[in-house]
Amino acid sequence: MHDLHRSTKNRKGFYVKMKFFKTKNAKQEKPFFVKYFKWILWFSLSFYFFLKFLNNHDSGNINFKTTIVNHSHRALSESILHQPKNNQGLLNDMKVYVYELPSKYNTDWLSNERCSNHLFASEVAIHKALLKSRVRTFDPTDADFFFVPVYVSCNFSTVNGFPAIGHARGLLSSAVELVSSELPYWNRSKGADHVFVASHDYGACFHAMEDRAIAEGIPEFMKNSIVLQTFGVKYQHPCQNVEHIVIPPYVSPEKVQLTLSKSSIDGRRDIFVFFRGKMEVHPKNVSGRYYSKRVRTEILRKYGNDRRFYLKRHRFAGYQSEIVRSVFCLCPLGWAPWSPRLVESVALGCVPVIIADGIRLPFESTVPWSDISLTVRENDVAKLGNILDYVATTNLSMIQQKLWDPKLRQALMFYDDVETGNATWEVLVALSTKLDRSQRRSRVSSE
Ligand SMILES: *[C@@H]1O[C@H](CO)[C@@H](O)[C@H](O)[C@H]1NC(C)=O
Ligand SMILES: *[C@@H]1O[C@H](CO)[C@@H](O)[C@H](O)[C@H]1NC(C)=O
Ligand SMILES: *[C@@H]1O[C@H](CO)[C@@H](O)[C@H](O)[C@H]1NC(C)=O
Ligand SMILES: *[C@@H]1O[C@H](CO)[C@@H](O)[C@H](O)[C@H]1NC(C)=O
Ligand SMILES: *[C@@H]1O[C@H](CO)[C@@H](O)[C@H](O)[C@H]1NC(C)=O
Ligand SMILES: CC(=O)N[C@H]1CO[C@H](CO)[C@@H](O)[C@@H]1O
Repeated sequence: MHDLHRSTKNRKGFYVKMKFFKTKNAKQEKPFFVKYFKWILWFSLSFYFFLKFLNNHDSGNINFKTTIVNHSHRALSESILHQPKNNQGLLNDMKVYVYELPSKYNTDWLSNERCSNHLFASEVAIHKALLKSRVRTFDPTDADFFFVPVYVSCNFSTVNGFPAIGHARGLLSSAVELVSSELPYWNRSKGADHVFVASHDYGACFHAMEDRAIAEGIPEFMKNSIVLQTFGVKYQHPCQNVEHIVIPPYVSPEKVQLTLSKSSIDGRRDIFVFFRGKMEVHPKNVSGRYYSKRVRTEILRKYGNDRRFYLKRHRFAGYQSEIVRSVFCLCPLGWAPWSPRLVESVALGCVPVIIADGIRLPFESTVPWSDISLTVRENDVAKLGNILDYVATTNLSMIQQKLWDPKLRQALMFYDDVETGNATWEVLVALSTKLDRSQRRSRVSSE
């Protein structure tokens, strides 16, 4: 671990020094460079090959190796960045620097395959997409935003299989300590231009239970930063009291594609109302709270024997094949208002019926939620049957028509490549509205 520290430090240090060296000495050295250009070129090439030779024969020399590898990387990235491209104007030429943290903060967790596929996996997907993105810069002095890639949701409990996020604060704070001690950018802005993902129930509060989440609050060190989080409500809430962007939960695009490819072509939907998931008959009082505020229990009580409702309480791996057969898909709150059902319903053409008072949905400027979903108040679940019957006889086909738009599917799902319309792209669009936080820009405009 110490070695990794040191190599990161040296690598970055070299970078920054290079920059300073250039700007300070460029003027007086110019005639010299011009005069001896050939010699310098010859010398650099020889030196390069000499180092290459050293590399092959002395793998212990980490410093030389990293600087060369990373230098060539930078040249490559700049040539990519200078390619003409569409949509660049949209993002206002925004640049994002992705910290290269030791693997214990992120990629080590990927040894568990679930890590990059479960509902909180946007922390992995966004990182992967940024690494390949054209907005990425390898030069931190040129960056508007700094992405801190820490995977906190991949420590699965051996007891219940759910992600244990108890270690999240510690892991994040140690990452912040690392980047703030080794590079000047965190201190420069006190973290204001730094970006984190907090993709679980109560986002930046890092707890699944609302009262505990509120009690523990947003970690002090994150309060100035930008948090990409699945949690969002339309009212004041301590867990979104931070600059943030509401993102969709992760749903694997490959899995959705597979489901769609297997579904019948005529698209007949023989299930009227679908829900599968945790529904307690006698919900437990967990520190003063009931799961789903008892909404799911109420749905089961009222509609458990109703033939229009297909309600299942047990997990079933093939549940997407049921969504694709359904007209309405219930998306009631769980511990938190949001759920992956929102994305799955849209992706598979089942009209989402959102039952989570005050929920704020992702990418509202791109996804016309009110045209493609229904919202039912938590107190009105007993009227669900009547409401859905009424919609079915009035405006259902119009809703379905608007819902069945591949653009929406793409906007809500994370793909490895960032392209117009993908969820990571939507994140970048939202981030580009916060460029007033960019130190690079304020520096340029004040000069
Ligand atoms: C140098 O940077 C590249 C690009 O970020 C990275 O993939 C690579 O691991 C770095 N090289 C070393 C030796 O750390
Ligand atoms: C994983 O989570 C458990 C329970 O919260 C915790 O005790 C453990 O330290 C975590 N593991 C790591 C490597 O952080
Ligand atoms: C940033 O500030 C912290 C706390 O004041 C300090 O310990 C650290 O050395 C600073 N980092 C740099 C790169 O100067
Ligand atoms: C639930 O538990 C809390 C304490 O944990 C208690 O104050 C509250 O009265 C309980 N609610 C019900 C309906 O039993
Ligand atoms: C469909 O009808 C319902 C019930 O009247 C209404 O609440 C909803 O806004 C309508 N949706 C659309 C997309 O027209
Ligand atoms: C709308 C759009 O461009 N979507 C793209 C999202 O990314 C995937 C993977 O690169 C592409 O296949 C989609 O075309």
